Amino acid sequence: MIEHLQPAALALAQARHVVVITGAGVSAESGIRTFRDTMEGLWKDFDPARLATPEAFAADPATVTRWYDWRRLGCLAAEPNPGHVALAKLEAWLSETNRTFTLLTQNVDRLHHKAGSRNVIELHGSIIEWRCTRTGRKSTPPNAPFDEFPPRSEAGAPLRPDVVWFGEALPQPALDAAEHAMHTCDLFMSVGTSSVVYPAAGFAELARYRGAPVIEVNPAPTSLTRTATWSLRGRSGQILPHLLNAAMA
Ligand code: BV8
Repeated sequence: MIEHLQPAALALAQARHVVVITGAGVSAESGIRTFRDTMEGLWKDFDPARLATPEAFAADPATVTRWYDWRRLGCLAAEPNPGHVALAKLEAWLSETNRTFTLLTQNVDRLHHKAGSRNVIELHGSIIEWRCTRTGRKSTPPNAPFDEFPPRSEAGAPLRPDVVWFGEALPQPALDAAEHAMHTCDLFMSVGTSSVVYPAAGFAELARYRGAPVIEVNPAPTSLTRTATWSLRGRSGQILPHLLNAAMA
């Protein structure tokens, strides 16, 4: 029995403009390590927060791009889990009933797209696309390991993943779209995120400020738990299908 499932499902059934933010936890059941899981194997001695920075790339582009290539291939091989699928079904159900759904994701793995979600705002970019550090031109590398590190663009300059590193600004179009969705949001859901990275973590606070109920889905308490309207404790792959079924019942 999932505590608070019924009131959360009722709020979801009555909402007209739902905004969901996801973090690395929603992809954990697809086998993709979360940001704050301890790293294993090849990368066990590296700290993601240090590698995911422009400074690390400038200092050691080979190591940084080797790490991102390893993660990119893992994301390409991963499959959406029931949590991703439930969010895609929620979007379809809301649009069939003339309501809106906006999915903000901090994830760079494109698993929401693979699961069929359509209105996805990638706040932190995508690891599947890379861009030339000289021209800014984006490309989607083939599903095979790069043969040199750093990989080079057609212009001969190093390629970097099209993600947002710590200390870098989020893409303005993504921020604008997220802020637009928040204006009408009457139900906010935070799934699989430790809610420590800003400005992404600020959207839940904005929802609360606007008086929208906030549902959290996470196996562990986070900094959001204290202020969330309902905190559904558990894995998103297990909770989201139940929440959706209860809301649609
Ligand atoms: C910005 C892409 C300003 C790359 C990521 C000092 C210097 C510089 C900046 C700062 C600073 N102090 C603070 C900042 C701001 C900084 C920040 O917030 N830092 C934090 C650490 C304090 N933010 C930034 O730098 C942002 N930019 O501020 O720019 C600016 C403005 C104008 C002009 C110039 C600059 C940029 C932040 C984006 C960084 N990029 N990712 C990559 O992927 O490699 S962030 C990275 O963390 C991932 O995107 C990840 O998604 C994100 C957040 O982490 P979570 O998703 O929450 O993942 P985490 O592992 O933490 O938690 C997983 C959760 O899942 C847990 O709660 C767990 O319980 C749960 N879980 C586990 N299993 C499951 C589950 N939940 C459900 N089901 C399960 N089965």
